[in-house]
Amino acid sequence: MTYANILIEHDDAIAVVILNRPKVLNALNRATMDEVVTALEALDHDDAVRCIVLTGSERAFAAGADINEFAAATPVEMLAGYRFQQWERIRQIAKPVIAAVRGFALGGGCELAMLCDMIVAGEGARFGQPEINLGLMPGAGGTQRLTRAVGKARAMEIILTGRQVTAAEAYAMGLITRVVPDEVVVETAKDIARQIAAKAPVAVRLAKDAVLAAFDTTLEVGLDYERKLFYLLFATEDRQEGVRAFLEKRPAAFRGR
Ligand code: CO8
Repeated sequence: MTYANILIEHDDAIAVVILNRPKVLNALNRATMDEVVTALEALDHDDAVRCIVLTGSERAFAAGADINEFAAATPVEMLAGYRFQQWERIRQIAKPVIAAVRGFALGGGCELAMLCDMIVAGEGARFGQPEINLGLMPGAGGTQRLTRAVGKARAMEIILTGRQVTAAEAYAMGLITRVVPDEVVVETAKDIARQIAAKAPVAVRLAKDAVLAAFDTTLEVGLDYERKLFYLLFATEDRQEGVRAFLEKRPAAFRGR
């Protein structure tokens, strides 16, 4: 499959998906989102890939939805376009996805980063939900995921003023995983991805699933769900290998079974 708006690189068990419309700061037009979803689903089904990094260019992870596509849009077209189903499909990706953010992550760009499982950001990164400046509001999860990540008081300010938040602020708020110099953002994300790729894939998948479930359920139901996934892992060969390797004082060789 060849893509017009994204690039894909492979590095052992890590795949890096690169948003590649730098002239428009990686604005997320429909074609780009189609490609991102198609690529992520293909990588999710590729046994050779164990962790995915999603990144942009130096100036921007993504400066939001492509505003040109909004100029003549009607509510019915937005509804009929099934655009938000693309975002739901990204949520269903089972393998860990790490956003590596340099420059702007605004509007849909911030929402795309928040849809990933972790965010590694450069010191110059800027996060924000500026839709309010367009007479709009976040539409791809911003009001929900930002609020869950940073709490009501800070989410309200960011969403209602549209102001940009620095990487240091975003880190202090708990929105992002790590802040590093801009030059090493992708390498740092890949380094985390490599650590994850060395773990038992089924355990990684179920652990991701359980953490995400924490946002959708009560503590009691979440704990019950966690426990069942925990029991399930006792059925895997990798659990036997992991425990045996520990007892034999050697590194485990996980096979995803
Ligand atoms: N859409 C289309 N083009 C864009 C976008 C965008 N979101 N952002 C930047 N560009 C283009 C600019 O028009 C410009 O193009 P040109 O060179 O042809 O004039 C080029 O990228 C470079 O941008 P600037 O010259 O503006 O660069 P600056 O460094 O001066 O400013 C900013 C950078 C601050 C990022 C500025 O470009 C900006 O404010 N961009 C818009 C940010 C924004 O409002 N984003 C929110 C969009 S709405 C949204 O995301 C809703 C998501 C809902 C889900 C979507 C599902 C359908």
